[in-house]
Amino acid sequence: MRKPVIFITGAGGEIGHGLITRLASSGRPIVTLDLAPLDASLAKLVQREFLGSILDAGLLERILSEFEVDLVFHLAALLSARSEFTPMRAHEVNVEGTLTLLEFAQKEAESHGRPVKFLYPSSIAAYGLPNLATKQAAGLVREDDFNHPTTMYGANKLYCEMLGRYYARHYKQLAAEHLSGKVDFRSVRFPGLISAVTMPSGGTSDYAPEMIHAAARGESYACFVRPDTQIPLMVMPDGVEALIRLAEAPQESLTRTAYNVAAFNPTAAEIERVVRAAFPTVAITYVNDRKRQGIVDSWPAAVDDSAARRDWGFAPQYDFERGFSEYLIPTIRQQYQ
Ligand code: AKB
Repeated sequence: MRKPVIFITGAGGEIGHGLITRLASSGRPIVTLDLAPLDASLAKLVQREFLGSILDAGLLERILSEFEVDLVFHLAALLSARSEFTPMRAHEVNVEGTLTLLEFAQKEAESHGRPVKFLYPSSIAAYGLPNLATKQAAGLVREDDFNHPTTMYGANKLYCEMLGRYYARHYKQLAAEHLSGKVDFRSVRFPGLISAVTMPSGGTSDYAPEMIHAAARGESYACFVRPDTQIPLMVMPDGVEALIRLAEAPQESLTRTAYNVAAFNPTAAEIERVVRAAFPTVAITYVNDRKRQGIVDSWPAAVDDSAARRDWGFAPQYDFERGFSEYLIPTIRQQYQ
């Protein structure tokens, strides 16, 4: 008998850390896949840890034969900055990897006769606003507006949202048997996520977490975007909770396959102000990187998450003030003490 499990790819990354810890408390068995071994603290929380690539079809076959996967969190991805240096590799990992996983989920569902929920973290990088004036005038950006990403990563995310929707609603629509709907695809368009326990790498929204972590380590920080730069941000516990809440939502209440979620939208200068208040001796300067600035300027300043609130009760616990005073500052302070 195969055992029903939750399957997490890219499990050792930033979201994986929070997600495994949170899911482990539910008692449901977790199977993970990552290129690198999990930290010891996480490894002990999972039932089985596979080392390898999401592109390895043979390895996925093995997992399929051993476990009955009914919930997938597909977290493995190359982030926006890294993807600009290796666009072909980004396409392989972000698009071909996701397609391979969607096909894996389809096979799983066909084999055990129940839909497989497929949770996919998309990103504000799926948006592309043409210039700063448009960004400033845009207000709360809705899911179907400004879908013209300028980065490889953003294009990958938007296309994978479409692939997921295809599997969920139109898969092999001309075949005699009805095959769509077996992959129950659900996606969250995340803002820049900030974790107190892990450092991001390879993203363009990294200036926010980098500034906080550098200050807590007693290091100076040269911020690569202008002080007035504004994008949506969210602390990791709310990001993890969003994924879990969306996974638990009844299918009938969902009206979309990809949802915006929002928490707070500070400028870089506002982040600097709260970081300085907590770490008064920190030296923060601004050394603008025109190219990375261009990417961040193409992302919305704020997004409309009313569909997520209405359909599946999304309700972040942390606003800007609470996110810093109750989560980021105390947790990070303790970590570097
Ligand atoms: C990145 O900067 O690439 C990510 C994102 C906004 O998706 N943090």
